[in-house]
Amino acid sequence: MEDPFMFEKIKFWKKTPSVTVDDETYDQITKLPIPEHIAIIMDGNGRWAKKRALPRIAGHHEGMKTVKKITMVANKLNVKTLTLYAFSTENWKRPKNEVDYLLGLPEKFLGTYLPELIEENVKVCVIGYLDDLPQSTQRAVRKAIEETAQNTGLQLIFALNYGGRAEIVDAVRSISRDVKNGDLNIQNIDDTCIANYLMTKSHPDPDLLIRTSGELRISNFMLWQIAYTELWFTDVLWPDFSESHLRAAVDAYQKRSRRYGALHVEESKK
Ligand code: V07
Repeated sequence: MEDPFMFEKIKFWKKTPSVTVDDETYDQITKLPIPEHIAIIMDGNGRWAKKRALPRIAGHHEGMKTVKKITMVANKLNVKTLTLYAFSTENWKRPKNEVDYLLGLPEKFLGTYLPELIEENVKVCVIGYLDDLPQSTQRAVRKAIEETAQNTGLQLIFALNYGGRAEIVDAVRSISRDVKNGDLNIQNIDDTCIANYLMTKSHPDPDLLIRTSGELRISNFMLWQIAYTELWFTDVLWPDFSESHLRAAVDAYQKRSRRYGALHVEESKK
């Protein structure tokens, strides 16, 4: 049967104002939020050196310079928190000369760049088992934390001698101890409670996790914290990672959160 009002309806439908804008304009209109917390697994330093027939430590040194560059870019982009996986609890298994060199890097980095970080209002923080590191490393790191404690710009968190499982094991032990002592009721153990027993208790969860150098694994990094994090992988080696790569990752994040957005507001807030 023919609908007598069909043409009226079509006329009405055609008159309905429709605004179509290209992607770029849409981005400008909505001013998409950039990820507040970006975490990075800085992989590929050894491979970078090997490609140039250099010793692995040359790659680590170059990677250290990239840390400085990307910190400044993140600060400029108004990222609130940047977490960098600098040394994992598994890294102790590497050859002694490499471990020694790696653990000298915080001191080297801060000796060169701390004044500039202070200038840029960056706040340095650390997660991980600092007490197991060489005294001179601890001293340099603690001094940087102290001297930047009042800064209000980018929070730069170094994961140093950090492991996600060890962090969870420690949290379970502390929770058990508090339950046993009567300081914690089993009924009160929930997501929020557990998060408060982790090394990241005063930091938000990452919105975006980047891993360089082509490996598609998490490798024991922030296991609890990345439950809702967007993941972005690139083949680029960490010493070659630049502002354009960080922007590409942020772009991908924004496109995904826009697609995801309206339907899952609650979920994407987490
Ligand atoms: C390290 C350079 C980046 C690539 C990954 C491995 C080598 C900066 C630091 C650092 C750590 C703490 C701190 C200030 C700087 C660092 C290690 C390795 C162990 F307070 N880069 N970097 N620490 N690499």
